[in-house]
Amino acid sequence: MFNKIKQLLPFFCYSFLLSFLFCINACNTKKENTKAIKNDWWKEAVVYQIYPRSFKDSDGDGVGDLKGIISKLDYVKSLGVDAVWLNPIYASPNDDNGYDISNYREIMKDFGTMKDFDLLLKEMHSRGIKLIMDLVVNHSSDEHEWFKQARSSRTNPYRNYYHWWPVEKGKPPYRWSFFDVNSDAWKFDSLTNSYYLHYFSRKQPDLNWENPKLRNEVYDIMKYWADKGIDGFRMDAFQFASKDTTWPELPKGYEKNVIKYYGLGPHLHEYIKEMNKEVLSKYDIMTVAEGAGSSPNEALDFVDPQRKELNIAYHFEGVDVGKNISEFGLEKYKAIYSRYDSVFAEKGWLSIFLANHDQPRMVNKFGNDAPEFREASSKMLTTFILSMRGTAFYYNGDELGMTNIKFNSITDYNDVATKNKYLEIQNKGGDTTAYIELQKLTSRDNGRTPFQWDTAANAGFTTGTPWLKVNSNYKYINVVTEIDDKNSPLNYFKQMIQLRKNNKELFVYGKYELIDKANPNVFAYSRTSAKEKILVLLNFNKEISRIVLPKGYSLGDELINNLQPLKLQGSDISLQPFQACIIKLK
Ligand code: TEU
Repeated sequence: MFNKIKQLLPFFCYSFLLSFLFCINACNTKKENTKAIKNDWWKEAVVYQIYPRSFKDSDGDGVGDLKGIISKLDYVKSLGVDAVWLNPIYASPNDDNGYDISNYREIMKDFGTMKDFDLLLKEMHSRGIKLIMDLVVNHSSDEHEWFKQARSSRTNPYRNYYHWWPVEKGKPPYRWSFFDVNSDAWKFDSLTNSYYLHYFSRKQPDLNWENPKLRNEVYDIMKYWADKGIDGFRMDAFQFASKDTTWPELPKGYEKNVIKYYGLGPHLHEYIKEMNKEVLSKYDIMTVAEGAGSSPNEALDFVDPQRKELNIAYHFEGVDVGKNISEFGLEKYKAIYSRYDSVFAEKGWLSIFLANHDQPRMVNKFGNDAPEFREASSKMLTTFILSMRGTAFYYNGDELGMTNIKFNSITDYNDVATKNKYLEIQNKGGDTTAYIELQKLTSRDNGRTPFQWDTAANAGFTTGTPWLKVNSNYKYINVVTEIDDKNSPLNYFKQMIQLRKNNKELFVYGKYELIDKANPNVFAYSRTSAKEKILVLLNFNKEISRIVLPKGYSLGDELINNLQPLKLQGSDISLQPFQACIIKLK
């Protein structure tokens, strides 16, 4: 008997070891399969951004309006998007196209009435589309009643809704301004012999968030819109809200890092927590944190669910690449996304976007608008936005592959940022010609030209004179032409949305891993869910580019490909200029 046991002992030990190893492996697999991040509609949504001024004009005054948007909701629905983010539609004298609000509870006359708004919301909801509104409360318009009161006397009850510096204290410590003609954020106001603060234009005085009364006004405004049934807020320039009101002198050249000196003021997180407690926690609405710090960890602090602040971090590092991506370098670009993804792997949530109303067109900045590359690069960028981990934000017109207008003359521009910087350069005797050349790549107006619906006059946007010139390429870049072309960027966008929607665990929540990080031309990554794995290949270059797949990769079915076929020899793949392909991995 004893001998028998002795004989069997190695066998027992062996099977014990095997079961032990099996157990460890099972635990690991289980760990990998258990998602740390919980499902939410706003994580899964594809958000379509509508710039109301340029989307559709219903009454021939040359300016887009709410009725125009309502008339195009079936188009919006046909895209397959889940939510719309609408740029500001509140009453405004339009110094910064609605980002200077004179009444937070009224609709801008150009855009229509509150009745139109209520109908818009109803029509969106009946189509299953959610509405995210812009909340612009770092500043108001100088034509807001609060500011009119505040500037009228030093003792007015509204005085403390804004930031003032009395002349008897001398000149205020220099503060840089985004849009001021002299880049000076303090504007002298003779009515009360004081300077007021404006980080943006002179007509956008900064609200004083250190004043609890002002904060309560903001919460009331938020409740007013939330009670109407909107589904979320995009928090405009919110990271500038809290300020160090001892106004210390700042080091020379600090304006090169505005977020560091202006953003994340001393009480910002405290105020956002308060806003969450007072408003957000009481409604089923989501929030998008515009800007969100200057690093992944700063961004995470705004949207870490345990901190009870905001929901989606919309950081700028992915668009702050200078003139274009070729100049910036793809390796550096890939590193940004990988860095953010790793910090957000277990908690918090990111947005993925390549353009908005503050940016030139994505095709110009990240792709190539030359006739031979425009469509392919547009589709490649669409593939990127819709195959990354994060909420996809997609800017109206990009689904058509719309391009920069590249105005030759300052008189064609409308944007306060472009116009005031031009004046500043001119006043200082600088090179305005070089500036205009630069604006062809960078001006915000490139992304604001009227939406291109069809081949009729003014691209079907208006029967009047458009507020900003229509891009002449509307003759072939427009909805009607693209609907009929099965290979158009528009139809590709719809396909990509369906692919993402049908595979949410993979495309929305799946683990992201960068492949071949040193490849200067190809952005390649895998996405892995509990059940599946895919490979995304994106050639950001106008030349044929190669990528050699890591060992062990075995390719399965192709899910989408903007330029058939995929040329491969073993694990060596060569991609056409701007080719994008998503393939299942076996
Ligand atoms: O932009 C906020 C912002 O931080 C700016 O730096 C933005 O990058 C800049 O406008 C680019 O020139 C928001 C809005 O998106 C923008 O349209 C407004 O002009 C701005 O706030 C002021 O409200």
